[in-house]
Amino acid sequence: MTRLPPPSVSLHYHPFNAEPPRSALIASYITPVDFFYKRNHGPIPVVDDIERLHSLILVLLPCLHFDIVHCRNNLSVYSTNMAEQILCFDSRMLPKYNVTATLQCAGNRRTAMSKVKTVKGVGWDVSAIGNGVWGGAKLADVLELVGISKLTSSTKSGGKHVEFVSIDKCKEENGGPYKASIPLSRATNPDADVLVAYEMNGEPLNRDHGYPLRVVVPGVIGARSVKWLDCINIIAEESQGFFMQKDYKMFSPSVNWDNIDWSTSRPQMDFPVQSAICSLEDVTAIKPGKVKVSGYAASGGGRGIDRVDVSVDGGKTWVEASRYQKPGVHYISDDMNGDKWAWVLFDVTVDVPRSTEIVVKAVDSAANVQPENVQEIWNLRGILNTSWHRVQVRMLERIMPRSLMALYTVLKLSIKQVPAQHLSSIWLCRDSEASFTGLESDCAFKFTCYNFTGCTVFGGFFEGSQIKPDLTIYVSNDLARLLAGSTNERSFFS
Ligand SMILES: Nc1nc2c(c(=O)[nH]1)N[C@H]1C(S)=C(S)[C@@H](COP(=O)(O)O)O[C@H]1N2
Ligand SMILES: [Mo]
Repeated sequence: MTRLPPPSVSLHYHPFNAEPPRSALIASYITPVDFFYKRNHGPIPVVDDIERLHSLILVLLPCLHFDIVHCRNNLSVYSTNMAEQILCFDSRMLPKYNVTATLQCAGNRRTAMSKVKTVKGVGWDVSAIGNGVWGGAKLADVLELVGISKLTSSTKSGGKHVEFVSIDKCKEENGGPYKASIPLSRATNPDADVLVAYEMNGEPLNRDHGYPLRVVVPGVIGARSVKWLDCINIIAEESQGFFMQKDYKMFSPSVNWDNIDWSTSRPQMDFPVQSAICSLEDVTAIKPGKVKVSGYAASGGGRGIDRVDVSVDGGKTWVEASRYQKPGVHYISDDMNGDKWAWVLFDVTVDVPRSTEIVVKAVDSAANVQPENVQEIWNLRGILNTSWHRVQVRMLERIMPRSLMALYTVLKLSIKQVPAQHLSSIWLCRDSEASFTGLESDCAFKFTCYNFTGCTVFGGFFEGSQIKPDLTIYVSNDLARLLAGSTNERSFFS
């Protein structure tokens, strides 16, 4: 008898990469830190030399007019021995901003892209995304401290990009630190809300998310929001780091590892319009009737979500889902009170009479829409899979009383606690991929067994009035063995 593990953050590879289960992801508008995806290219650094790391040094290229001494003087406010004070430096020295922004890894939904043709990279489901409240100073204010005024796209000496350098050690950088850059025009634009953040959801950043300081670039792929920030450089060209030049770039489906020329594509910044269903797994067994379809939609560049369409016939006809950021408050994309950098949650209740494909697509405020198929946006690194998100639902079948008794004859061998009279009905799904999700709420006993009469038996006992709702037993391998040895297969399926 195997008890399934409770929903938890799933680990991928070393270095530490994790994403929450779909249902946990959309349980709240603000993603709790524990359920926020973690994406790391090297080991998470242990920041013991707190003073060094907090001494955020802006290294201005010698070609610029600011000299290092001038720079250090201006920034001496960052250096202090006390961690507490350092974490508050912005609130004392620079205004503190709280920006609600969705961070999305460019590799979100990569696993689905890999199914078309293998791609390189961490295999993410749909949860390499999260919505946080980031607290910190605006990068535009920090840069102003060293004499770079707001809304500057080029300094006199030719600085056009702002590079963020971390302290972690990445094998892609030959053991050097992770780094990335954004255009100076974005960095110095106060409305772009780029933060040097020290807080996440009202708490100091934790180690996983970049303690003590990280950059947050709203509306842009997560790769540019550098964690464990060590220094900032003003440079003439984009950062030459691996993750800017040899990764996180979009290519056509025809580009492969033999003909790729990295220089032909620019480092990806804004992410395109995206949405995903999170209330259903890839294949979910459900009873015929109403199904709540919910999930998230988000677009890059500060574009809002104008519509979320859901189809229960694989994309032939569509219904519009309701959208919200604050629970119960209808979302309007250009609303001044809305969070312009944040995702929108959606839900709609649909009638599902038969096994089918449920699809979602979102439309952003520039009328951009997600591509229908993954094939046409396939790229060798497997980034930005924003194709319509599709899930399968498999109808459960109610089995006949005679079969029920036959099944019970076998089942009671392993589940002695269930008196026969409580088994008023049994539902089955003959699909080896189907998940339990649709059964969780009203199913007192459930089981899966594989390789039984060539198909998977997947079902649950419902409506046993005297069965306590929290009494849940999962049966898999043991029962499979019992059933496989049974001679009652025919009557079971009759
Ligand atoms: N220093 C550093 N910063 C980094 C990374 C990294 O590996 N090292 N990963 C980037 C990528 S690809 C993403 S998607 C986000 C993930 O942020 P999170 O782990 O806080 O969710 O951090 C970015 N910043
Ligand atoms: Mo990422």
